[in-house]
Amino acid sequence: MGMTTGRAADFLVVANRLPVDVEQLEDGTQRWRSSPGGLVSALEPFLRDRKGAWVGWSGQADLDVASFDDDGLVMHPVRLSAAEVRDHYEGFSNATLWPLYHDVVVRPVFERAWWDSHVAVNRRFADAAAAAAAPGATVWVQDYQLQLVPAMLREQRPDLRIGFFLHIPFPPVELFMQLPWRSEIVRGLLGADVVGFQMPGGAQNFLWLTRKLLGLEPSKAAVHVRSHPGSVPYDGRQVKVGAFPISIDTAAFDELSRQSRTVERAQQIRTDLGNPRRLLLGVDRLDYTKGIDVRLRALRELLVTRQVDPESVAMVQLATPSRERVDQYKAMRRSIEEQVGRLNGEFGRVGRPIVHYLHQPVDREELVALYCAADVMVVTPLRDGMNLVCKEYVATRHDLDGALVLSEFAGAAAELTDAFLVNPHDLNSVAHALERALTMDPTEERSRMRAMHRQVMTHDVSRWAQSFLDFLEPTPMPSTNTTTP
Ligand code: GDG
Repeated sequence: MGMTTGRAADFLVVANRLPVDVEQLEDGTQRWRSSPGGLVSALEPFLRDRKGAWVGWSGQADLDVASFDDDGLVMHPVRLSAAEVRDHYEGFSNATLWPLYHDVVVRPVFERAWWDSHVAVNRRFADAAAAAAAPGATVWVQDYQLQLVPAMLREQRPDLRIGFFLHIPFPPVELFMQLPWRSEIVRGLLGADVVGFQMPGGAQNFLWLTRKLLGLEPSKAAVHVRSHPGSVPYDGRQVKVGAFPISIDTAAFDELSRQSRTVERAQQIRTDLGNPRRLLLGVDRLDYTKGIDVRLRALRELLVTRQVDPESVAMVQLATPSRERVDQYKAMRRSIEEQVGRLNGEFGRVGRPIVHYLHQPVDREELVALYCAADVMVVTPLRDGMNLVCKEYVATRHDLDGALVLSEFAGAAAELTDAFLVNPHDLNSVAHALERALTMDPTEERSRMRAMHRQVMTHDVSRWAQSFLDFLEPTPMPSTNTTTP
């Protein structure tokens, strides 16, 4: 990684976090370590084919670093002070917008000082993008922390093509209307040429709000997935509003799951767990939207009623630490850990707990080995923009065995219709689906998994990126010469 770089970018990604993590070394200096994620790998081809750059925060407060070149990709770190991490990031982003956009699963906090900090930070991201982008460049802004950036950027740089994608759900109109700064957010997003959502419903809600809040005249036709975006005339432009369900690097997960090292590790995991007849798995950031408590309650019910024999099942719940300084996350962690303790206390025996709970990140190889080891993947969010975990599980099932229990409130439910779809608010529905998934006959299992596997393998994350960029950067129609010589 070299220090850089005056070079202006043709293709710029603007996201809350950089795709690299900073590591503090013992001698007090820092080093950058790339943190491969779905978004980077999806955008990699676009970033590397052109002069690509990324604007984002390092993840650490008060850290000043100059732009640098990471193997051909230019990183532009944006500095956040400790107060901004508290007010813009933990506050407005994660205690106001996050719960509001996830159906008010917990009560959003509306705090004026947080908003001021949010505006200031969005402006800093917009300034950094404006400084880094070449004339006429494409800039793709990501997610709910940066909804004001499109308009702030357009103000300074009307020459740019600006895209915006929201990774989390866009809420029902009635809930969005609670937000004291609702018009500002809608105007912020309308600075983009293309505003993308995971689901047609989110796009439709947004179009409706442009009429309700700003008196605009959006298109009325239904928005379809990856095609037929809606549009709204604004400020002398046509803003396109579409639905682009995100996915994963399916080939990478498939390959990893076929490696003998992974197969052996998966076998070892089952042995370490005492070779349960059926293994359940949950993988989530420890977040109150993910419904970890729901699946634990449903499992307990099945054990209490003896519909499931405690000798025959085990469950691994990987709950990766997340947003640990936000109060609601602390409370939720306590309650989940209490539930796990209770379940094991009641139904485990020495050396054989029912739920194996991990509150620590694992590496990609271990994650895939867990997917390979599991018979039933349990994904029960109360609301989720998409949910990649269920797609990752399916991508590792080339043998076409395994079952998926999936909340109908995850975006992925629209695509994975052969899962056992459940209403996570209805404990009977979850318990019943778990029971069916645990006892399903192999023929039904294969036929359901075959359909889901085909869906995931043919819709990967590069298709997602390409379908969005097709609208942001339409290839010019071949010019037909209409004038007669
Ligand atoms: C947001 C939206 C939308 C988790 N623990 C470990 C680990 N993970 C990885 C998973 C998966 C990712 O984290 C989680 O993605 P999700 O989609 O499930 O959920 P969010 O973090 O809430 O993501 C969501 C997504 O954005 C994309 O648009 O789908 O709806 O909420 O990839 O594998 N990875 C490793 N170790 C872990 O311990 N290596």
